[in-house]
Amino acid sequence: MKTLAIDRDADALVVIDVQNDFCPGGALEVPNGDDVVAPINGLMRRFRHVLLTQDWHPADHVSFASMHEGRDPFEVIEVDYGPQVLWPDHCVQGTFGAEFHAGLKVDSAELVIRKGYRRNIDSYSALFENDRGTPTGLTGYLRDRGFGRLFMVGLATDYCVAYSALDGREQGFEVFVVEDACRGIDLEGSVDAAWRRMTDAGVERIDSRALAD
Ligand code: VGL
Ligand code: ZN
Repeated sequence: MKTLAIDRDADALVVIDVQNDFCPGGALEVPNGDDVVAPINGLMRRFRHVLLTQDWHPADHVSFASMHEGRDPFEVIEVDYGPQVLWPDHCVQGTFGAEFHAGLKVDSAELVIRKGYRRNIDSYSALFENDRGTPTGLTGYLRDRGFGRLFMVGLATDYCVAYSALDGREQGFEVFVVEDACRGIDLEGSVDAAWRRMTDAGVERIDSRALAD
């Protein structure tokens, strides 16, 4: 396996949405979602710069099926900015489901960026909300801090990880997605489709065993 040396100054580990609601027993559980905790903890010890994202919705968020009469979770509707998947209520601000998994060693993180807190816009990507025009501010933070390479891990591969990775490429960063530290929701082949889109965009698909200190 080709190895890749971690640059402790210029690399950032971006840990996406490792929250109770995306783990087994949670409202929007990702199959085996909690399997990411151990490998991510290992990576967080090896990277100097660790950033976390936290899905953080108001209780009446537009992405919740419960807000749309007669609609069920995982249906797709049209909203102001285009198609939107409807989800079970999840990651509601201040609830247990929105907290990071208790096993995740978050203390070394330099930044927690919350997203999806606007009632009328969902946000999968850590950089731009789903209207594609509203920035979260992370791009500016990454540029100001001088990070050139982003290593993305977490949940879910096919939604928040993929959208973040694609936006990272579009904003000119080198982006690596560490496959063994991600798990997907997989609606109708969405994990395969996400990997295709990511690799086409120049996102590097790697295994944590390929990372050298
Ligand atoms: C996510 C669906 C809705 C994710 C967040 O973290 O991938 N997916 N909200
Ligand atoms: Zn969400």
